[in-house]
Amino acid sequence: MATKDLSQYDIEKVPSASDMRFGIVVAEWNLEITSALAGGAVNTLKKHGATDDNILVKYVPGSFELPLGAQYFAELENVDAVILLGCVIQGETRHFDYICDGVTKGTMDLNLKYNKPFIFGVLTTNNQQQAKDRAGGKHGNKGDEAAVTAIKMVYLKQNFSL
Ligand code: DLZ
Repeated sequence: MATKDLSQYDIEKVPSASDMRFGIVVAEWNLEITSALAGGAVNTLKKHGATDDNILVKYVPGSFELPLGAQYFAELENVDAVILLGCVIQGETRHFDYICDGVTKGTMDLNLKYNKPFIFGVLTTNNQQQAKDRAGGKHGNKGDEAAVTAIKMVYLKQNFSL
């Protein structure tokens, strides 16, 4: 099966983000990859109208800490959505599974606890090359995809409130 290009989307279907405020939490593990994800997310938010003042970026040590970092955003900052960016690469032990389980469940729990979008922008790959391919490489950038998802979900909620 062909891998989706994570940076390809229908630009017409993305609402303006000019009145939206975003938090981005970035894991420091595999920083070369995660900083590329963050660059993609910030650029995409700005492309759709978000201002620098309304994009807040914070770092946590690893992907396991992403949900708590995102919760700090929910409790301490006025944001409409939080994007969680990390990269977990399979090693020789089961650590990969525990980190992936923790960050996945943690992210879903935040969505439902705070009733706002917490976007799962974590690469879970078998090796470094697969991660590079999805952080601005041949399969696009998961940060772009995460940003578009965040905008669409904030817009969805705003429309329910009308
Ligand atoms: C410990 C660890 C390992 C082995 N691998 C990764 C990884 O590939 N990606 C990642 O984001 N973090 C990794 N970590 C760190 C954990 O996420 C976490 O920071 C530590 O277990 C401390 O809680």
